Amino acid sequence: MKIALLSDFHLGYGRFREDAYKQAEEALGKAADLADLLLIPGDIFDNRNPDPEILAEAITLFRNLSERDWKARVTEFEGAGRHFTSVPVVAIPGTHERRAEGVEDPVDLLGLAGLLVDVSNAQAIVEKDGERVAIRGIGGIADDRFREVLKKEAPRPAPGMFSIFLFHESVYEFLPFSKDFIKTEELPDGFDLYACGHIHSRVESKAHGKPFLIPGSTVLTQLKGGEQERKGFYIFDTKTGAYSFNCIDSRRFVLVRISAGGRAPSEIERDIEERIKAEAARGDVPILRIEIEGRLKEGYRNLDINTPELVERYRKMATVEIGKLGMELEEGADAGKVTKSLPVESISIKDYGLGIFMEKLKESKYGLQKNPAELFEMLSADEKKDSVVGRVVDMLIG
Ligand SMILES: [Mn+2]
Repeated sequence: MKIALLSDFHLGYGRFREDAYKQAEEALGKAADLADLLLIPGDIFDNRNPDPEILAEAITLFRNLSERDWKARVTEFEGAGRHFTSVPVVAIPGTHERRAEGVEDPVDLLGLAGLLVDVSNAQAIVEKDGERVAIRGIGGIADDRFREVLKKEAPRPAPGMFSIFLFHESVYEFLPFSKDFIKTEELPDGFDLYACGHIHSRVESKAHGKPFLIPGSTVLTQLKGGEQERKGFYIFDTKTGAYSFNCIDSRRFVLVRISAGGRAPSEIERDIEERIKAEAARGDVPILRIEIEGRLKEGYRNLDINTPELVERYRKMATVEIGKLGMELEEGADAGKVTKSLPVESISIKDYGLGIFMEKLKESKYGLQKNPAELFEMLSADEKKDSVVGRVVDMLIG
């Protein structure tokens, strides 16, 4: 069987909403042309409460897939929830869709609508010409809870068939920032393929001697050096164990570094303009992040570089973001300090917030029964703050 692995579409991502939709559409379409089965390990949506317009985008994409003539079919399902389609599009919710336990998330909605099969804490079996493939999934949860859930769920490969473990977490080998992050050796043993979402640049590695793949996001989200590679998806062949990365026509992203070199702001502005013009010459409206480093000529401040004006002037030729981080900061030195202390290459702001929350709880010697990560989920629910706080207080002392 040919399996496509594609992830982190982030539909509704504010800054590049159109890119998110177009690139997900292209990835899904190409993947469906090449594969018998599509696997999506989370973050289909950028937000756990997407607007109806964003839900409509997702429904459109997945309905188009449902109408294709699939040779493979989901024939069995076991575990949490139910399945409402036999179309071989199998997914889990990611951390961006995560909501408090027992509450529907937007991927659940797509599952209920029969547009995909949600294998969060469940296993689906897909069959084609007598070949059977099992997909065991665990939806994205707070990193510090993943070991506990692995223990409780004890995911095991299905006997006698090619088995895939599908999940959405930070993995320590590729994000060595926290001891909470799972190591590949801690993943359940015995699967033939490990497929993960969450990390937005692609990873090809091994877990328990078997292929471990992360396809990365289909849309640019972080404007970091590592995201300059082309976006796309994997195709994995269960017969040969071979896999290949297939690029999509994602918007080009270029990180440009300019040294201030003791010059006046007007000279740096000229430099920036030249770089924008050079990159925009291909006419593909690239995304440029320009980082200015070093020190300005004496007597000038960072603010003297008129970046908003430059961004606006070239808006139609390129999407430009100009950062002055890394310069000797005269103004906003504290902001610089905070940003530099962020261990973020691929951690979401939410996960970073959760980290701070956990630190504070540790300091105050939190000793209650309720899991702190679950508490954080409840407190960060998109509802009126007094009803959220009321519910949390009820839960803690009620
Ligand atoms: Mn993501």
